[in-house]
This record gives sequence, structure tokens and C-alpha cells, in this order.
Amino acid sequence: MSYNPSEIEAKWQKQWDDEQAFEPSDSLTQKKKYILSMFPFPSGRLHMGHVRNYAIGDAIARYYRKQDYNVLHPIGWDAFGMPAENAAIKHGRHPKDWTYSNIDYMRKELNSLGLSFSKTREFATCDPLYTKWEQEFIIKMFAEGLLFRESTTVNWCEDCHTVLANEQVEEGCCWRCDNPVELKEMPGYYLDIIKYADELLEDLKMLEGKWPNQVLTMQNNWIGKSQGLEFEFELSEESKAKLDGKFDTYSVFTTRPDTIYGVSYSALAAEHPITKYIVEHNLIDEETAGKITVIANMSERERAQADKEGYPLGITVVHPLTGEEIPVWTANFVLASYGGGAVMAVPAHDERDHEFASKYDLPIKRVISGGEELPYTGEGELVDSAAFTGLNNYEAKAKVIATFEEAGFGKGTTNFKLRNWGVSRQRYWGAPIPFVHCKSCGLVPEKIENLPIALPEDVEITGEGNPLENHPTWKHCKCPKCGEEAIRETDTLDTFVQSSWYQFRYATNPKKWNEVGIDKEEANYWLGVDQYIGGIEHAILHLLYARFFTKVLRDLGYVNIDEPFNRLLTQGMVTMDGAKMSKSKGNTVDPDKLIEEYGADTARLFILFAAPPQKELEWNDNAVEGAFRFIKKLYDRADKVTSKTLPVIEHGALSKESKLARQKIYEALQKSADVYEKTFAFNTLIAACMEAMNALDKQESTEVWSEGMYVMLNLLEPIIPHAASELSEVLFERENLKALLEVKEEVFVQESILYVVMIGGKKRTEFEISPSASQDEILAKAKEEGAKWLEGMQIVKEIVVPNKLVNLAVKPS
Ligand code: ANZ
Ligand code: ZN
Repeated sequence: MSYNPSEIEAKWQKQWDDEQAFEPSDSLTQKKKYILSMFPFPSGRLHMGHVRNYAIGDAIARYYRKQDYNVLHPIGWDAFGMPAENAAIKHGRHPKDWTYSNIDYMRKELNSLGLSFSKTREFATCDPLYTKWEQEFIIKMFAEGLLFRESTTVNWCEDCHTVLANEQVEEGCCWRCDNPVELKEMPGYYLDIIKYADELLEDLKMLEGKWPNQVLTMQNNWIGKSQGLEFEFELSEESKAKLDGKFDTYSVFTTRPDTIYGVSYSALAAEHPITKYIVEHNLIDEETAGKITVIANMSERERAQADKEGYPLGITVVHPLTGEEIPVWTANFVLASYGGGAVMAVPAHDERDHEFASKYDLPIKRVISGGEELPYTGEGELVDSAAFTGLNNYEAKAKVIATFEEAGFGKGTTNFKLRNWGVSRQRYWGAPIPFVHCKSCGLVPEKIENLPIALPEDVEITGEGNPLENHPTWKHCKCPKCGEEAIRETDTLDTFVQSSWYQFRYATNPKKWNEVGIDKEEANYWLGVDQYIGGIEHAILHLLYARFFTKVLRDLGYVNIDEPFNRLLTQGMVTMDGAKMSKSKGNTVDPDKLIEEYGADTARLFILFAAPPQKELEWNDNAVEGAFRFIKKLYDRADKVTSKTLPVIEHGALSKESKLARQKIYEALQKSADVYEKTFAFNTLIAACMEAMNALDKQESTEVWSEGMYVMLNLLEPIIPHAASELSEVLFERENLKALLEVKEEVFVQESILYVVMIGGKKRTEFEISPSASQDEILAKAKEEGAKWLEGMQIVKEIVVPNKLVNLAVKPS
């Protein structure tokens, strides 16, 4: 048969469409698999990273369909976001138009890969029907206090003209445009993810062994739980007076209550209210005030990179246990956003405190023995610590906390690095935040029956300000509560909100999309996702937010599950000459060209063969050729097949070569379950199939050829579905694709074992014997075969090395 990829690929894609072959059934009792590759942003064209992501997911989905699983394998579009607006600014195209035409183009590209997606469940997150339900969730979250509006210092990207979540700031720069991020005071909407911090951390344990360790560690660190003591430092009477009686105490957080007797100064953030008060009320000289203001205007990252810097504030606090007066400084290493923005400094046992104390000549008091030099951050016995002296410092932590709690000075607390999720964006192309500002009622949620609050289409997108804000009429509305004139919220939601619940939307039957956002019964049936596949770049942001949303939706009564993604595979990058393939580097291979030249099956086979999915994949033109040749070989060998069904073969009657070929065939089959269900090492399965084809080539039996092709096409169908379907139709009427095949154990049974006979230290002869032969039988046979070398000899020692050799030590008799 001759191989014509473009012809058969078009044929099969049409047939699958006509058959609606990949729609899940409505049954909610059948065993199921939900296989999900992260959905794409409709940037305009597919890149190789997409091809890899979808080839992996598709192979897994197709594998499970062979086993009576009800398989949900959906696709959609993560369609809101800035690039659409940037395109509008640059090319004068409306973001909606740009987005939907990109989707149309990319849908065709995905189709041309022969991916087995459900077509009926596809949606774009910018569809008003998706916005409608998202706005409903947001209003419910507001009612539960999980969403609130607050004025805070935010990360502002001047280039993107919008606020960024902490997670979207990478080394102080915007994750999208790399512009340095500024701090700015602004009102915005926040989701209370901190409320779920403990559960988000705790439940990572359920994912151990199912998610990559690296991702679990990153999430763990991001949540950043610290346990310690929070207490109030009381200002000295003199200092209180100096601050005009405005402040009595301030709070500090320490993870090291055991070092309490080593405190020799306290430090406040440059933005701490007390520091600010001192600066603003000229309680410090002008020059120092200026320097403190400079620090306050630096980003956290800049401060972390700068040398330690600080200034005495001219006030003191009272040590809560000793009553001693301790100087208070402001320091650039104290973050405003953490633990109250103030520390008790213990220079003897903390690196940063030590560096600072050394620079400014502040006292250093050792309270833990051990180590020669200071700072000593290890374990040891407490010294100079009053009642705690002599205790192991780790054990002392709880005792110090108890002392503070009993005295009412402080309490044991838990702090998280995690900040609440700011979801406001001052951009047009997003889901409007469904609230109204009313002069008399304040912040009022829209009425549910008015949802969705859709975007106006007649906007001018210039890059200056927020188009919703500038629109002449859109924001003017009636208050949903009192009916008076009011102003609509013009902030839109972070696009990560949309990707936090899409996995539930797919699970809801599209027939119900008008009536419900998430169908509870269906969501409970389909989720968690059995296998989620996507890039490591989503290790923190998307995965954490989706986990959080799942828990919130559970608590709001929408679903009954705790975690959205049962198993996660993070695919490696596609690289060329060691660098990530990317448009900006100009080292891309266009999937369309590849498909045009070789066909989708070659693209898929190459991608899955070139590297294990978790690893980087280095582009290699020769390997693409090799993948193509392998498919062609399957075609070339089609005429060796003489049986339309799986032949019954008498194994014992075959030649050695045919027996070996059968072993290779069934070795590949034996491997396949592990590959498709656990390791995803498709490369090893494909290699095993190649070996089997080579072994088949070395033998003559047409029956074995028939069997071999029958099995190979079954194994490879999830990877090269078009070619496998075509060959299978011609050769086996597709019977061989319908189910998983069974391994024929008989081919692995060894019929005889070869033994070498050593006599007097020399190899003399060899013999074959049944694997069930006893030790005595083996020895007897060895003596019989070696009779001529044993003549005139006396055996002094007999050794049988199982499955290998018999060694007979002799001396002349
Ligand atoms: C005294 C002490 C002694 C500390 C010692 C450490 C070692 P985590 O939660 O693990 O990051 N800290 C508290 N708030 C801070 C802030 N806003 N900016 C900078 N540093 C801050 O670490 C908490 C520890 O970091 C706290 O424990 C505090 O220093 C410091 F031998 O208190 B420690
Ligand atoms: Zn009102």
C-alpha cells in the first residue's frame, strides 16, 4: 500500500466528525476518564509546545476509549487578556474580532492534527455565557466575604496599564512585558485565598506521587507557612510622648521565640505607620527622612538586592520579659507586607540581623551555645535566658510562647507568605466585575437576573486609560438596590479567574449551559481530572488558583470535590539548538508546515518518540524523517498480512526467528499499559514497536506477520491514529482497534535452557535441557555429554550454576 498522509488524514478526520466519535456519553455510571490538556490562549497560531501538549493528552484519551471508559477530552480557549487589546492598539482590530478569528484558525490547525476532542463542549472564556456564570460565582463569593474591595498598595505595570497579582511579578518585573513593576495605592477587588492557605497546603499531601515533586515544592514554598510568636512591643513612656500619644505598641512576628533574650534592637519597615509618622511629622532630621522615603519607594526586590541600610528612629521599646529599653530602627530588609512589618532583631542568631548590627555597631547578645562564630543559627542549649537557660532551643520555643500567652503579651501564630489574590484589572478585554457604586448604598452587586454584564462593543481602544471608564454611557446605570443613578464598576477580572473553573464547565453537558454554570452531579462524576497535562510555567499561578476555586466552589455548594486535578504531567519545553522554541528567538518550526510536508501522524509520532514527555525535546529534522519512514514501513509491510483476524498460532512449530518476533510483539504489548497509564514514556513503547517490526522483517511466517501488524496497529493507534485506522480498516476491518489486546504468555515460555559444560576448568561442550529439569537430571546430562573428557578421571566436585553452566572438577583416577 502506498502512504498518502494528506488523503487519509482528511478522510479520517471527516469520518470522526461524521460519527461524532469523541463525544462522551451522558451516562454518569459508566467508568470514566477525564483527560485534560491545558487550554490554549488564542494567540493566532499553534506552536510546537501546543502540538506536544495535545499529542500527549490525545494518546492517553484514545487509549482509554479502547477500554469501555467514558472519556471526556475537551478543548476550549482561554480567550480574554491583553494581547487582544494590544492587537487592537497596533492593528486597529476589535479584540473580539481578533480573538474569535484566531480561534477559528487555530481550531482548524488542531483539527488537522486529528485530536480526539469533544466538539460539542468547546467554548471560549470570552463567550458571554461563560462570563454570566463566572459573575454569579463572584457575587456569591462577595456574599460569603470571600471577595472584598479594599485600597492597598498594588503592583502596577505602567506598560500594561494594569495591576498585577504578586504571582504575576517575576523578579520585580511584569510577567508579560518585563517592565519594572511600580507600587501604587489603589482600590481593588481581592479573593481571600489566605483563608484557604492551610487547606491548600495540607491537601498537597494527597497529591504526592501524583503530581511532580517539583510542583508540590513550589506550591508549598509559595504558600510559605511559618509558625511562631506574635507579640506587642510597648513603647517607652518617653517615646509615646514623642509620638504625640498616637502609638502605644506595635506588633512583631518571630519564628524564633527561643531567642527572645537575645533581642538587642527592633526594626520597622520604611512604610510602617510609626516610621511614616516620624518622617511626616519632622521627628527626624530632614536628610534621614529623605533617605527613608527613598527606601519606601523601592520595590521589595530592589531592597532585597541592596546593601543593608537603616536609621535609628529615636524611640525605644520595652523588652517584654526583661523590662530593658531597646532601640528602634527602620531597616530596608523589613518587609511592610509581612508579619506586621516589624521585627525583634537577634543579631547573634540571625544572618540579616547580624549584618545590620555589625554595620551599625549595635549590641550582639548570644543566647544559644554552639558554633564558634556568630551568627550561630543552629541548635543548642540556651544561655543567659533567665528561666529558659539550659533548655534545648527547639524545645524552648513552645515554652516561650506559653509564657507570653499566660502573661497576655502575645500568642502563638501562623503566618503565610501567600497574599490575597488581587483580581482587578484596569483593562477592557476581560470579564466585567459585576458591581455597582451607589452614592447611598455603597458597593452593590448586580442582580443575578441581569447577568451577564457584558462588555460594550463600541469602544475605542487606544492604550490610554481603561476603555470601559472612557465609554460615554456603559458605566452609567441604576443601583440594583435603590434604583437611583449609579456607576458600574469598570475593573475587569484577572484572566486567571476564567482558567480556575473551566475544568468544571467542560464537565457540564452543553445542553445545560444556558441553565447552569456547573452541573453538580456531572461535575462530581467527571472530576477530579484523571490526567492533567500542561507546562511547568503554570506550577504556581494557575494550579494554585484552580485548587483554591475548587475548594471555594465546594463550599458554595457547586461541587463535592476537594482537588481538581488528580494527576498532573508537566511536559518539557520544545527546544532548538538548546534554546526554547519561540517567535521572539526566531527558532520556530511551524506545525502547519510540518503537517503539510509529512502529515499529522509523523508530527505526533516524532513528538512522542523524540523524548519522554516530562523532558526537554530538542528539535531534530532527521528524527522527523525517521518517524515518517516508520509509518511508511507499516504501509510497505501491509501486503505481508494474510489473515483478517488475529491468527491462532502454534508457537512450538515456528522457526527461531518467528518465535523471537512474537516475543518482541508481545513485549511491546506488555509494556503499553504502563506507558499509557503511568509513565507516559511513549518513546520506549515506540522503540519497542520498532524492534518488533525489525524482528518481523527477519522471519517468514505470514501468520506471525498478520499477528504482528494486528497488535502494532492497536498499540500505535493512539499515537498515529490516521495511519493506524486506515491500515486497520483495510487489513482487519478495524476489529483490532476496538479493545485492548491480551498478551500471549506462551511466547515468553522458554522451551529449553542452554548449559555449558566445564570439565577441569575448560569449556568442553554444551547441551539444551527443559527448564523444569531437576539438578540431578542436569548433572546426569552433563556427565553424559562430557563422557569423553571424563574418561580416566575422577570427579571431585560438581557445581551447577542455574540456567548457565555445569562445572565438574576432576583428577586422574
Ligand atoms: C527573631 C529571629 C531570630 C528571627 C532569629 C529569625 C531568626 P519566615 O516566616 O520564615 O520568613 N521577619 C518577621 N517579619 C518580617 C518582615 N516583615 N520583614 C523581614 N523579616 C521579617 O521568617 C520569619 C522571621 O523573619 C522572623 O523571625 C523575623 O525574624 C523575620 F534567630 O525573629 B525572626
Ligand atoms: Zn443605591
